[in-house]
Amino acid sequence: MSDSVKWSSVKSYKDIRYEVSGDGIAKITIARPEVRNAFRPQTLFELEDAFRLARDDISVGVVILTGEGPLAFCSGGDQRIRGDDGYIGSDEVARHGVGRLNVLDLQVQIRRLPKPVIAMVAGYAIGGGHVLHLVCDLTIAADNARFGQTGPRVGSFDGGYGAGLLARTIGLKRAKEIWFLCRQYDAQQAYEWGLVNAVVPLEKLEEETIKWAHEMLELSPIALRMLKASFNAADEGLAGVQQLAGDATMLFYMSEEAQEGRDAYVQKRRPDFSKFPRRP
Ligand code: S0N
Repeated sequence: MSDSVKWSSVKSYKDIRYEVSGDGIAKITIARPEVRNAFRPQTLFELEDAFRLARDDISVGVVILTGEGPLAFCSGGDQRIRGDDGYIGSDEVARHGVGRLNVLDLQVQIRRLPKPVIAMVAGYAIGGGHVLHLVCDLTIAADNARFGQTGPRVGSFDGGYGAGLLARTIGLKRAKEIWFLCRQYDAQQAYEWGLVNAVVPLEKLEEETIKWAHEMLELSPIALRMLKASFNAADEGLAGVQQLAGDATMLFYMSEEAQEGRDAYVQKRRPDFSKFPRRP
């Protein structure tokens, strides 16, 4: 497989682009470069829709999340439309004058998506944008990437994955430093801390990310799916067990043993499980 791609658009949106490579990769791009790819509720609804499309498309094996242009991956919530109780969108909830906190749903969706998600980061990954790269499975950073949280400066915080998963990823002291001081860190520092998987020259960013995607596309999709669920399970409590157990159910459905139970029910006879070993 070649490591350059001709992307085809699948569906048009206002704030994002959703494209596929034709050989197993979906690319989701936050396209609001005028605000360093900050997200508003509209952006998040569209991202949720695109991730659902990527999940349900059986020809897609790896998803890339990125931001438009070289200056930013994402700068978090759009502060210009932040109301007094959350972000104000154009949806039904906002029409009643009530804000929303919906980036958390997107974070969960990325973690539960049963395919590897790679954050492809050029420029700033800041605030809620930093948490978005964090919840992706892998991060490939351009050499101009800059990482940080701004919450205590702008009056917000993410005490869920933004704090807990960050501490799991780079250690508690460093995670507290990032949140308590609101400094920015360059790509090399992020790499040394284990916050990103690789740093490459900006002009090689997409080529390198696609190379990583192609390597994963050569591997077993179910093994990757089970590994992703396994890495996340302990942190997710019963929801993590549910996802792993759901995968076990999917695999069991594929077995003759489970199919005997289904067939017996449909044929109105007693199931005969006698030929299936009671495995040690
Ligand atoms: C990204 C930064 C560092 C880039 O600096 P640079 O390159 O100097 O550019 P600027 O001149 O600052 O920016 C260019 C234009 O873009 C606008 N802009 C940038 N970021 C935003 C933004 N986040 N919102 C709105 N506009 C933005 C600038 O204003 C400028 O516009 P013009 O040219 O018109 O002046 C720098 O821009 C920066 O620091 N940005 C702000 C980063 C930030 O504080 N983000 C918000 C952090 N908070 C969150 O993300 C909330 C997370 C969240 O959603 C959440 C968390 C937990 C629980 C629930 C929720 C939830 O609400 O769902």
